[in-house]
Amino acid sequence: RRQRGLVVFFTGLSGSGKSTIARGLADALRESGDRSVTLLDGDVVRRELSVGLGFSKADRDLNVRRIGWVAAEIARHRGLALCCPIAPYAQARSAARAMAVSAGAGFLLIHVATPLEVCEQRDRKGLYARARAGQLVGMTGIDDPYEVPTDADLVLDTSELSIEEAVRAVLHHLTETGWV
Ligand code: GGZ
Repeated sequence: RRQRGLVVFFTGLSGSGKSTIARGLADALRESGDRSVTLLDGDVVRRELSVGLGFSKADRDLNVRRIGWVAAEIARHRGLALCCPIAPYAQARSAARAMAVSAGAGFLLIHVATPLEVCEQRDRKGLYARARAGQLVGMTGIDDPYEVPTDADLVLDTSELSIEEAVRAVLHHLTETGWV
């Protein structure tokens, strides 16, 4: 029997380490496994799939819905889809889970729970500074909500774990649950 597809869905604040962990995981899975791995990277998604969308609740929900739908289609065909949007709203994350389950696939929600202070200190794109200065309105964690998941399968904090350790923790979970 061929294995079912799987969606691994990372959620967390900007700068929490979602994309970096997902990229490391994609590399590791491509090296070790025989399954096709698709990384739906945030930047690429916003440039291609969700071009024209902003950061209102409606636009974020639409962005996350599109990502969830594409990921579910990949998983329907037994692929492994890795997604890493902020996905600040619980309902949109649940919808992504429901689409994966309807496609007969598995769904793993990983909360990258790096504290805001740490994300803000990193501030690689200067967005937090701009938000604090009032030049950017609606920054997640500053003046826009992030609904902390209550249904995460795994919680990782990159202020406590290195990227390598975080990737290893996900791989360990996937092995334990029989996905890889
Ligand atoms: C949050 C924003 C915002 C606002 C631009 N709020 O660190 P980044 O830069 O590369 O990741 C963030 C990215 C968030 O896009 P997502 O598609 O992941 O968000 S959502 O799931 O809510 O649709 C950040 C940048 O876009 N960015 N403005 N106001 N992040």
